[in-house]
Amino acid sequence: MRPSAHGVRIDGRRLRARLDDLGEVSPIPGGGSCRLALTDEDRDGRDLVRSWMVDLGLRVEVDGIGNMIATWECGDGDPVMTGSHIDTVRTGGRYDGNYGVLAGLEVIETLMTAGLTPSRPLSVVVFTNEEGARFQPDMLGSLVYVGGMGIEEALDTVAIDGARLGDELTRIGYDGAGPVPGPAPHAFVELHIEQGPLLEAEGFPIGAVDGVQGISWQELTIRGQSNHAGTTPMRLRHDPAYVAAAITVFLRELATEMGGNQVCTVGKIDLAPNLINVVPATAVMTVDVRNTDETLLRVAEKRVERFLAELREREGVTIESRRLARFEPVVFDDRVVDLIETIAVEHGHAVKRMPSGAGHDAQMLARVCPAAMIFVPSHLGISHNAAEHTDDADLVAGANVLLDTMWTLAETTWKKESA
Ligand code: HGY
Ligand code: MN
Ligand code: MN
Repeated sequence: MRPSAHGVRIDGRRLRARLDDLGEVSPIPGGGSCRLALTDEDRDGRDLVRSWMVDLGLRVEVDGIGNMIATWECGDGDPVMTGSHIDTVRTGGRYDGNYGVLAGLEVIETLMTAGLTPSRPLSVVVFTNEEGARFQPDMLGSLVYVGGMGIEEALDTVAIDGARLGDELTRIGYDGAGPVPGPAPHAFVELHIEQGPLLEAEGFPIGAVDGVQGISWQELTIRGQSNHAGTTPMRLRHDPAYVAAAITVFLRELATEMGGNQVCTVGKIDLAPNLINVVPATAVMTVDVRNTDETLLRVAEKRVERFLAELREREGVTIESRRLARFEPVVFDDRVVDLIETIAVEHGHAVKRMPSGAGHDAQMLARVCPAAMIFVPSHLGISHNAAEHTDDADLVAGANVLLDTMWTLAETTWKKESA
């Protein structure tokens, strides 16, 4: 018989209030927030969440990469960990990342208030720079936490605005003394909005996430011949803006041709000197290519490489590539995914087993412990956009599934997997 948390349920009003309070830290029109990693705005968000952690009597530790780990030191053994991020993209919504952190705090406060003490410690983590919008790669804090990136390399990472990550961490006062890599938890479960259209479109309030697709990020620097827009014949041009546009069109056509889960995105193009009557000298652009299948992801990367070689030849430009992130697809632990499914059904919810299109900290924690994720619907699948929305009923349902999942994981001992 699965150990139960005696049917306790979270306080939806308290969760909503905290989401709204955090959403008001560096708000943008439309109900979103802009808190790029390690900016003053991120610091303000961290300070607010840390105050809630302290108010709950949790032991709050900041580690060497700025991850904020709040632990309810009850029970014994390795903690059951949840968490996510509160850094945002420039046009962040109210729920991406914030929801997973605040639902984790809500679970702890609910259990404390009900006088229920789990058999293991529970931890809620705010991971540094999950978005990867200012510093790359994304999921950088959780990657360092699990030993996937050395701390020195991480601290020396340079932002798109030129700042050094370690300097920014010190500047905002979150260069902590906690150990990196950090101790592996007993299990990790992350609650997150889907950020895609499937759950809402198919009528599922809960997603049991069984994996995360592979991610390939690169920055291309295209150099051509800057020239006069009026006097330079087309046949003599070496035009980085045209090459950047050709790459963008190629990527759309590649994704369409490959179909399935293949997605390709050009999110950023900077031209220089960026003037109406000057054929640009350079174009610096980003390429984001993802697939749930590693073999197909490599096929897509190879196709891009071949096209770049063709363009160099044809357009007489140089194109340099800088790797920003490369993570293979991740498969979560079936035991945790199955548990999420079971609990969702016990709560009376239809539940869809599905992969995640977005990257998440859980994909890094999966390297060191059994991990999985819980999704709730995103209205119209909108995310990385101030219009991001999830109904309160879905937010509450997800947090209650998180509560029972964490409670049960705290009562679970993993049978040593056969070698
Ligand atoms: O890019 C992503 O998938 C995540 O939002 N960092
Ligand atoms: Mn997120
Ligand atoms: Mn995001």
